[in-house]
Amino acid sequence: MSKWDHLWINARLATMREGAGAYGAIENAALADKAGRLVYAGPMRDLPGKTEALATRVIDAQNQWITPGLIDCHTHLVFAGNRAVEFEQRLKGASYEQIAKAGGGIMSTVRATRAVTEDELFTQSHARFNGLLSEGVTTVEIKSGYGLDLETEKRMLRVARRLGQETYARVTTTYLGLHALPPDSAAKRAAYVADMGGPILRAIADEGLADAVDAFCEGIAFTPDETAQFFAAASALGLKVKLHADQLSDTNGAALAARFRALSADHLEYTDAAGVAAMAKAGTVAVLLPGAFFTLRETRKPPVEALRRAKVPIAVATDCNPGTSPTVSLITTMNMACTLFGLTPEEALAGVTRNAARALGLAHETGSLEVGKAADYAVWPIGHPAELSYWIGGTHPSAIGRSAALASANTGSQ
Ligand code: DI6
Ligand code: FE
Repeated sequence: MSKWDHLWINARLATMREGAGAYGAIENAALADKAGRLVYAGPMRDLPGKTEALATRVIDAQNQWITPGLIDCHTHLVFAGNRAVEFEQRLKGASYEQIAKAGGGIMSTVRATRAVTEDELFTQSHARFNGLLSEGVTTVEIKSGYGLDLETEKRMLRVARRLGQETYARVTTTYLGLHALPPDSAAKRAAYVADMGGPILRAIADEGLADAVDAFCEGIAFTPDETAQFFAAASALGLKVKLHADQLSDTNGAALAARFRALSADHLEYTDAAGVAAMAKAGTVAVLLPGAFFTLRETRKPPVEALRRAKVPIAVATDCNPGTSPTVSLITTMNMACTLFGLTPEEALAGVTRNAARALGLAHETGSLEVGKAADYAVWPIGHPAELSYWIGGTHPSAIGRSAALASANTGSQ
């Protein structure tokens, strides 16, 4: 048998395996990878031989905790500029909706994003991306939606793909075709929706630029009927759907997402019991975005207890975007999910690992420490996994599995 690449010994594992007890924890444990896959995740005493004989590199974890690599399953990380001035306006009393209606909001980021070159867009986005990675994130979902035209939407998605190619992280891309109605299309609403869900969707699908589609179904954005039309077109092309649902009002968004067997319905502050039941039936993941709730100083919380009772998997994500959630800290977001929404630290960690993987259709590949899955893991200098949610940011891993796998692939060592 050829040797494993890395073998961590004297570790504590938070495997986050479903049904394996609190955190799926294993004390006195070892973890090993080979060729970018996990080949061992279990007790030290069950290792099939002497450690030096088993692996090229044996690393003493000195009792640190190893978790699955974190997954940020909802971001709008690719954009240009920022909206600090609107932040000031909001602090003086203007609402998010008022700013949007006055031509600011999403449209101001659309103008900034259209104005920069692809390289400049990459550079600005890369800086934010590194912020996520520094906290042990190994998978990031990135949406388009600040282009609102074919060229800029494609440019955003190419930049997102490039972030995945030029770093060790895995990136999944989502075409957010229905995000905002450009002012010059206001009179031609139906034509705009048909365009974004017609030729533009097909061009993006043809080039393989999107893994899924998304829409902003909301009073200030698109109606349930428009969203359904867009989803029907995407589903016909074999693309998975996700939905910004019931964030600021109840539009029955969760039920609409479930009707299209969406991977996830996200936000959900106003989702009612019927919406929760529909999600449970369809296997749709609930993605909670406390950063947006915090930034908008919302008071209506998502129905966490109902989601729990219905056994809807709950994920947590940054929603990194310049308007409503200007953060690149998933660790801070875990704290917010506990403090603002009442998740337990274990639920928050499941929300950025196992359930986030499901929200991206990647449960077979990542999200828990299990043999056969990708070697996505983070090693943390902490005494208990609850610490990941307890600190308000500032917690960084001492090592990251995916980067180690890439490093050994690059140097050609085995
Ligand atoms: N949901 C969000 O949280 C963002 N868009 C959306 O559909 C907000 C985007 C922005 O304000 O720039
Ligand atoms: Fe969002």
